[in-house]
Amino acid sequence: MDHKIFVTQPSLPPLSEFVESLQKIWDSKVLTNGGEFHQELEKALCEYLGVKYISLFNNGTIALLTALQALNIKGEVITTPYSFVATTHSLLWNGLTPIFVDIDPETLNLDPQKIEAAITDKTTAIMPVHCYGRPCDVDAIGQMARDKGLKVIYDAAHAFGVRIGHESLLNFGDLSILSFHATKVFNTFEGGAIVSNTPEMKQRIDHLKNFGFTDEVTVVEAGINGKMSEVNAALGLLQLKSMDRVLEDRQRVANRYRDRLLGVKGIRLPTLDEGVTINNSYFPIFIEDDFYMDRDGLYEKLKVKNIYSRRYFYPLISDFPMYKNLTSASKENLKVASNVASQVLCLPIYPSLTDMDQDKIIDTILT
Ligand code: T4K
Repeated sequence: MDHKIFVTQPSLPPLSEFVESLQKIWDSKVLTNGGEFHQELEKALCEYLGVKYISLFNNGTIALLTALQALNIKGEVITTPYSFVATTHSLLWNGLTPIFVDIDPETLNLDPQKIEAAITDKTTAIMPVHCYGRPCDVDAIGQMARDKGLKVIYDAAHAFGVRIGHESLLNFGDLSILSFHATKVFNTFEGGAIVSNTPEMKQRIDHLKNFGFTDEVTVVEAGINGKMSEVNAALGLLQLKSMDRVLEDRQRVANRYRDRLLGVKGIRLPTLDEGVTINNSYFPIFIEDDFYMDRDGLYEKLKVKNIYSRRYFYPLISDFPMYKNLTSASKENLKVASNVASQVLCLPIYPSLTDMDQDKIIDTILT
């Protein structure tokens, strides 16, 4: 039996380098609570990503929860059903009401034209997702938020390193959230971050992720434990050294898929936005009616060959039991998202994917 090919495989630094970092942690006995590696990684990420302030977290989900707390979000929040469940779960955990709005068929992100119609006097924020790292229409969303007095929290879990022109995508909105999970372009095993724009907001977030402590004896609000440990931060610093190569390798894999799949009858590939530097965090394809088999058939066919593609994001979040009874969760309201969720297949993409394995994937799809 030949080896299994998964949708992704994490990049890792040489183990010997990580052992050196571990030795330092063992020597210092500082394991967490904002130690040296933590501080260094925050600084290095600000520089690498081109953002002002970063607060590291133990994962992206806790970062999402904390971002909503940091901005005092209440009432209704407009969001996308076409994402990983953590996006909407973060709203429910904050006692907020998610209002699902349909996506744009091209970008797969919230359709700005439909956002406006969903705004009520209870709406306080918009939580869009840069799905697969493709930028939302940040200008339209920003303008609408300013006009209506709404906060914007971008779930940028997929968008590490993405830029519009020379500007980091993470600089748009009030806050942006990153995930450094094992399956992400940049990983710290588990991890996440909030990108903020002012020193006051960065400080507030840092208090919130440390139970609300401002000093040894003062607790100013009901915070949580969202801190990243020194082991994760040390790994992050090593990962950052090879980021450029990781992104190049991902681009190579994406180019190969494009070369061989573009124009194939029944397969739609995402278009590329001019002036945007993408990170190829996922490689979604969309199986249309005139393909020789349906999406689930292809998913199973690949599996038989030990190729584990994934249907991110099927089912829609709005189809899960805790959301499906919301008025905004109706199929009628989410026609585009429902259609896309029934067509999507994310193909394996990661730096160490060999040409031979990629050819096997493509040949299985085509024949
Ligand atoms: N917002 C968005 C838009 C997100 O996509 C996510 C997470 C979040 C928020 C929340 O961020 P975190 O709290 O997770 O930091 C995965 C990830 O667990 C999740 O982080 C990610 N999005 C989501 C899209 O995908 P699964 O259940 O599909 O992962 P899993 O375990 O099936 O892994 C996929 C494949 O990756 C495996 O078949 C093999 C490979 N793999 C995986 C892991 C965990 C490895 O080779 N090594 C590993 O350690 O959810």
